[in-house]
Amino acid sequence: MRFTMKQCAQLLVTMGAACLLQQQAQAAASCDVTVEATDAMTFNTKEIAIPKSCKSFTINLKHTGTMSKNIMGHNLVVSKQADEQGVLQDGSKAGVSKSFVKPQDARVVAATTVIGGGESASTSFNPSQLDAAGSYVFFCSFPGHASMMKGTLKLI
Ligand SMILES: [Cu+2]
Repeated sequence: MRFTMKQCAQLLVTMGAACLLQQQAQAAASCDVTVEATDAMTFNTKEIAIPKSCKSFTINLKHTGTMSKNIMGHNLVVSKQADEQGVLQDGSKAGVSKSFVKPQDARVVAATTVIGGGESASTSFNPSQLDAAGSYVFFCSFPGHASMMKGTLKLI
């Protein structure tokens, strides 16, 4: 196959643009994510991917429902999978005033406050504190919610 001069020039431009786009995508590794929670006791995602290159990673939680935080409140808590049950039990005892997280719970990597419909909350942490060989989960610690509202974290 032979290309004309014009076709060659066009190819170079196209490939150059593709290269640039790829580099931009890599440079802009997203260091935040927005997770939506609903009145139907669900998160809109089952997995959060966390680039190791981020110095700080932020999870924004948005309650897209209308119910109050006492009835259908949600938070988002990150811990090792092995710690989930303990964090939930102690969080339940801590109550809604503590956003269902035991104060200074060392097992908790990050946690938002409990929010109601129409509200938002955020939490940030340094991905380097995650053990690369560990399995981490996120869940809502409002009593009874974690069985439906949970997912996994993945370091990328
Ligand atoms: Cu919840």
